[in-house]
Amino acid sequence: MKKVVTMQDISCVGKCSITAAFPVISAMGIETALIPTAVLSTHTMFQGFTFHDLTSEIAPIMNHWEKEGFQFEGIYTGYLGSFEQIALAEDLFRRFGSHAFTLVDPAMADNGKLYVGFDDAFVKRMAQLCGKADYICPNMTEAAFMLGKEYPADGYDEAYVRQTLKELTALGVKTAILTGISPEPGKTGACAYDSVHDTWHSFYTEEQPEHFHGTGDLWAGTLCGGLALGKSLDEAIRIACLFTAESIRLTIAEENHNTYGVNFEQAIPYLISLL
Ligand code: PXL
Repeated sequence: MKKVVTMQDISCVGKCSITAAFPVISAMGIETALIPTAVLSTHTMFQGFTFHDLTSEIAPIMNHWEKEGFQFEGIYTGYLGSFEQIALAEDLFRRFGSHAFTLVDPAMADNGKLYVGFDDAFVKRMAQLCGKADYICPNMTEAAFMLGKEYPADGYDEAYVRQTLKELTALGVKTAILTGISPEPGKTGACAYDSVHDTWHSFYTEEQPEHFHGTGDLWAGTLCGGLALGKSLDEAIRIACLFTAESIRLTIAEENHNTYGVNFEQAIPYLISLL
């Protein structure tokens, strides 16, 4: 059985981070080990969320795993809350990454804005972590912040996407993937540049009329699962885009639907049909 480890927070309500990645990767038939970085009552888009830091648990968890000789096909980091947690993610790569692909989702911003609690210094440090990964999957906001570029609020085309991907791989990462992008009106999807093989990979679905939190985490978890199953990059991107789009479609179809996360749960049979 394939095994991956994911390091991110537990937002108890919010359908993001571990509560999205864990069920999805497990449903893909992959054993999913967890390094929880913090417990929050909700994700940080809610007012008044509680926060309990778990940083001090992380090194002891890794020490125990090393004694047990655990190995993984993939290591996937999502939302990280501090410089110390980024250093621990690097440690995770060093200690468990020799036979594993590494995927960093630099979850820290969207729609031209950083999430609550992050600043430019954190963005720079996250860009260093990205430089050490095999794959990264920022959205356009995260990419712009990491590259010190203006967020293209008025839109962008395929040439801009390709230029940005090349600049991202200059951070040191082998394959950069931009997610949630719309270089053409009416389409949303992802585009990747594999700098080792000098190849481009993209997939788009119809753009949906609403946007939701947590879709980036869902997308990244699905990509991680696809890669762990040995799918090609093209196939892993296609599955992640289709599953995310279907989860959004199901959410919108529900009357009085959530806005804080998407209905990925009822799209899981569809995800399995794509494998
Ligand atoms: O979905 C990204 C994410 C993950 N974890 C926490 C968040 C967010 C986005 O706001 O607040 C705690």
